[in-house]
Amino acid sequence: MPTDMGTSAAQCRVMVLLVLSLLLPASPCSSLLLPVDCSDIHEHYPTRPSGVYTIFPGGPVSPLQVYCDMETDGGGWTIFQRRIDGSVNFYKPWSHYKKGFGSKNGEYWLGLDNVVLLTMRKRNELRVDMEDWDGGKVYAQYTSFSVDPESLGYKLHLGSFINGGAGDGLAVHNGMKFSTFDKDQDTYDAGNCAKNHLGGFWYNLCHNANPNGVYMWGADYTHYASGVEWSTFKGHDYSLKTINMKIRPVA
Ligand SMILES: [Ca+2]
Repeated sequence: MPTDMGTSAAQCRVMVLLVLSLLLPASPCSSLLLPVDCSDIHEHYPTRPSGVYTIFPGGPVSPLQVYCDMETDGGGWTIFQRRIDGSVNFYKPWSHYKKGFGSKNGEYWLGLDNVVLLTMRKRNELRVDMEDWDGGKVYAQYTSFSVDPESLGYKLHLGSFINGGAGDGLAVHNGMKFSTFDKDQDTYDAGNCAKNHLGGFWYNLCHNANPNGVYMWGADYTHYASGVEWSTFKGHDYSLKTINMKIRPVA
């Protein structure tokens, strides 16, 4: 059984290395053994497919599962927001957006604290891919992306916009703090954007993008601007079929 023996020997070596890296978190090898993000995995294993992987943005004792996009524009993307079928309710309170929710194989929000960790360690770019109900696929990209810690309201910072057909839906959200229905940090003094548009996001007055809104099947005018929207692509009353937000380190 040479194959089985080879596999178990390799697994054993990985185990030993993992234990060593846990004992020696400051070791220069630890960053290779414990990937901080999907780009680390992609760099060392370039043929691995897209899927759920474990990363360690918070250090060796804080494993985090995430879906890695290993295909789009060269791969190596860490997805922190993903809508594909409406299976997860995104109308959640602050504590849930802070820690994350959903299923890594399906729809999820990775958690603002995790996004902060990921963007603190490296300079990242942001790409938002989306699809309408007629098969149209577009994206929006930003040359840099970071989120301040909770003490600063999880304020959003974006670099230059690159248009992949979606238009700049995040322009009005740049520099905004994060808001949920139970924590209003938007710039709409007369109301609560998260309540009005049934999501959690970096609302301004209120949005040109509502990726965490209610999953609806295309054009729907029932509740104004509350779907999974990117208004510079399909307007304020069209809920997208899919959308995901992902980051990747830049040189
Ligand atoms: Ca408000």
